[in-house]
Amino acid sequence: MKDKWRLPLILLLAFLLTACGAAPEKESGDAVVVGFSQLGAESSWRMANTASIEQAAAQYGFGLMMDNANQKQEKQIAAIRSFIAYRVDVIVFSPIVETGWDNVLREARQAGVPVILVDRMIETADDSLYTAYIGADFYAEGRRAGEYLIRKADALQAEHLNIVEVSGTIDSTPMRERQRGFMDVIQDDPRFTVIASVSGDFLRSKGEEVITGLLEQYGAEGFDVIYSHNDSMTLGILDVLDRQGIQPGTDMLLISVDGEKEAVSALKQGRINCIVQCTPYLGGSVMSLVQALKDGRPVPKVSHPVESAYTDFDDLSDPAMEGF
Ligand code: GZL
Repeated sequence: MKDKWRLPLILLLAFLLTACGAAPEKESGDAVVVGFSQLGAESSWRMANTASIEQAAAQYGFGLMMDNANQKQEKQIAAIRSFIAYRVDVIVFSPIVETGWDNVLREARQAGVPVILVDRMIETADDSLYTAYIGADFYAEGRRAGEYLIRKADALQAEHLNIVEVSGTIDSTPMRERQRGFMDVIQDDPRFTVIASVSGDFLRSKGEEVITGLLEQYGAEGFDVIYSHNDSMTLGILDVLDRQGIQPGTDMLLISVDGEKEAVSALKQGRINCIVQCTPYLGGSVMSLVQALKDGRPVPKVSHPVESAYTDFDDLSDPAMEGF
């Protein structure tokens, strides 16, 4: 068997055996093995994030046992239990929602397996249940969206703007914090009224459904701004606006989050007004934390990547502005 396939195949077999409760334990002294529970494959952001984790594990020479939970928290919990049973060196996971993790993370602590949260945070009274968090400052992302809107309203000399929010997965960190940051910036400004906030679950198909419902409820003249928590939903929204003859970016301002290629192209075409960046490239930082843990070095409890925003005030011909 070619060497390069040996470890992945062993890990796959071990994971499958673990999942049915008959797994061997990882031998100490073997290569570092990371158990990674990814929450799903709901967006281009998520796919890019998964690829980043996989590539970084390979670059570090770590074995990676990866499970895709397809948006189901119970599948993430089951995967974490399998990682514990196999005695991986480190568990990495992106919690789909913030609550409901304490029990399984207590089992990981009991087993002596450190846990790194990537991308999303958990709500817990005991932050010793995880060793580190690496992911965006979603509150700052929400604030950037609000700050853009104020700048745009000033430039347009707008007297009043009605806003609809198409939010992400309810109770997820990005949904909660992108909403909180945005509201903290605009809520005291009398020019703005948020008339509706509906979850599109970060899915393109639901983004279409939500904006279709809002247009039916309020009409195309009923609101002036759409604040969408991710580009996948925004692309679905654009499809609906196009079908209804509504000119996005002018008839209706569109503020989005992530920075995937298709959305950046729409920004350059003037169809999206602002994209708040949210980098999916967290793999290198995660595996650097894993290496530090294995070396017995201290790791920061919370790490945020540097992010900014692309807007229609920028030089959109900038080649550095390309998206993922
Ligand atoms: C943000 C991430 C979000 C993205 C969405 O870090 O959790 O989930 O913004 C993805 O595209 O679905």
